[in-house]
Amino acid sequence: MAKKSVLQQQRAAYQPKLPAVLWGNVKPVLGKPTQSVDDQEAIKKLFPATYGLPELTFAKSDEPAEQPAAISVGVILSGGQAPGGHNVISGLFDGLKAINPANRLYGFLMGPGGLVNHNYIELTKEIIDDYRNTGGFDIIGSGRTKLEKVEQFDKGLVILKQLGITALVIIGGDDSNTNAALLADYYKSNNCGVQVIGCPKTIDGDLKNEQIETSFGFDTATKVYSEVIGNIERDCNSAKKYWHFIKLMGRSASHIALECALQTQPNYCIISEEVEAKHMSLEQVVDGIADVVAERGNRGLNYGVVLIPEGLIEFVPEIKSLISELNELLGIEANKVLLEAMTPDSQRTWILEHLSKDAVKTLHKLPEDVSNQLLLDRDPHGNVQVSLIETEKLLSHKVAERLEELRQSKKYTGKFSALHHFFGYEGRCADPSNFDADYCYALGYNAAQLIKCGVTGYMSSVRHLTRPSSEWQAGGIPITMMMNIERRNAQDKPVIRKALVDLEGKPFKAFAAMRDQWARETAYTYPGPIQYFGPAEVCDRPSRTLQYEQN
Ligand code: FBP
Repeated sequence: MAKKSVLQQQRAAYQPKLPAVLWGNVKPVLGKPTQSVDDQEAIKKLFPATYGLPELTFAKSDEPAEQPAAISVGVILSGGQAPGGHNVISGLFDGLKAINPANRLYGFLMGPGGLVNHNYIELTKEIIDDYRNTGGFDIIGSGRTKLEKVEQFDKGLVILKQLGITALVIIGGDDSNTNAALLADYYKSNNCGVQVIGCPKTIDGDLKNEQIETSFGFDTATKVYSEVIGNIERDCNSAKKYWHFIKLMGRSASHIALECALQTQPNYCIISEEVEAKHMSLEQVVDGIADVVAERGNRGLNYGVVLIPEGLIEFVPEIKSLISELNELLGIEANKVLLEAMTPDSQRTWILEHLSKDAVKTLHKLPEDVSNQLLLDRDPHGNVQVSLIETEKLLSHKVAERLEELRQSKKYTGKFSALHHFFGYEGRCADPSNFDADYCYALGYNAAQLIKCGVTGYMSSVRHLTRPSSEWQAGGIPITMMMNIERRNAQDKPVIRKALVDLEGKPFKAFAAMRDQWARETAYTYPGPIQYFGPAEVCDRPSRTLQYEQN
């Protein structure tokens, strides 16, 4: 490993706080059989071996712990990086060693592809110790290979058998955990002797529900973004001459933008879910911003900060229907093959010929680079690569046009000069906040206990997260419980339901109650950098979203 910074050296000594229930011997307490959130019959059919399992919570056991036979476990990091992944792995490692010091842990390299292609390393104490409490996924790397085909499951089984691995932990977002559930069911249905356990990861914060309170990484990433937004706000309030358009990562849902708004009180923040609910056109979104710029400008306040969620484009109704038409078209296997053989120009022409008139009209309203992004750039899950679309520039450009119209009609007398930023990748690998360091370590340690219980198709769950960590509850949630059927790539598929911002929820309502004041006044707050050393109210503070959600 490269030379360690002073902070890294100090941080390596941090001992993550574990829920008290996991300190000694535990026993599983099983709840009632569960159901999927929707489409119960369809999901039941697709998961014959794992559907309907009960929720599981751990309680302290007074029985003396018996040492089970040593086992080998595999771990995979899947999808985008999120702060705390290394702590899930170190918690898993420590949990396995506490159960039996002879237990072994293997890491599959560069995501699910490592399992399929048999690339792995054994994770020893020396390796684990080097990565405790650090950001990033570089201990074994991550990747976005979709693990969903029987051939992949079978190829993976070969290496699992070869290494004597009887349990696999998949650390990922909603898509990766959906695939973990498919894998669990396949291995159980075929008596393969391999348990599969998921862990909820994603900075986007959209893998949450009644059972999973938050995904890990959201806390740290939003604190990093809020720090820099706060810095920009202070610069903005000092120079008083720029409007800053800041796009924030979060593929679909606007949880990140909302959390950052609650932390920094900008002049404007778009919430995509509201845009969709109010059926707003792109022009209306632009008008909303321009009105605030004009109102401030007319009072001599020619500066401000606008937060834009990365996924906005997918929520503007006209663009949303364009995208779903494109998904249908590009999801058909024969079309994919046909397009692969074409040049980008012919691909574009072919696609335009096969879209409806309305869709083509919407496409023509967008700048060429944005329309090309929608047409041609997809990730392996078929998602539009929203992080590559420069919505912040698109919006500020259109706001400038609208302001000129207002000026012509004598409704605007100010000056408008825009700067653009995109905060995404810089937050995904930060050293985890105490919250994420503790939460992740607990998720991993808890996963070892789920393995010991012999269950499969469960997601590691740690709850009551706004209480002190000693009071957190630990257990497992059947992954099928979070599923419903959705249309993806021209097919109906079982997927974990994505949590979007709830417009009736407390975090949004708190924001909505204050935003007009933040637009008019300059009410910025400056959260400053994540603190790793110091009083608990500064260092262990959970996100505002969690605080509002749990009062
Ligand atoms: P996950 O859903 O895998 O956690 O990734 C989330 C994310 O960080 C999004 O916020 C962003 O749109 C996307 O990954 C970027 O993907 P990539 O890392 O492939 O550029």
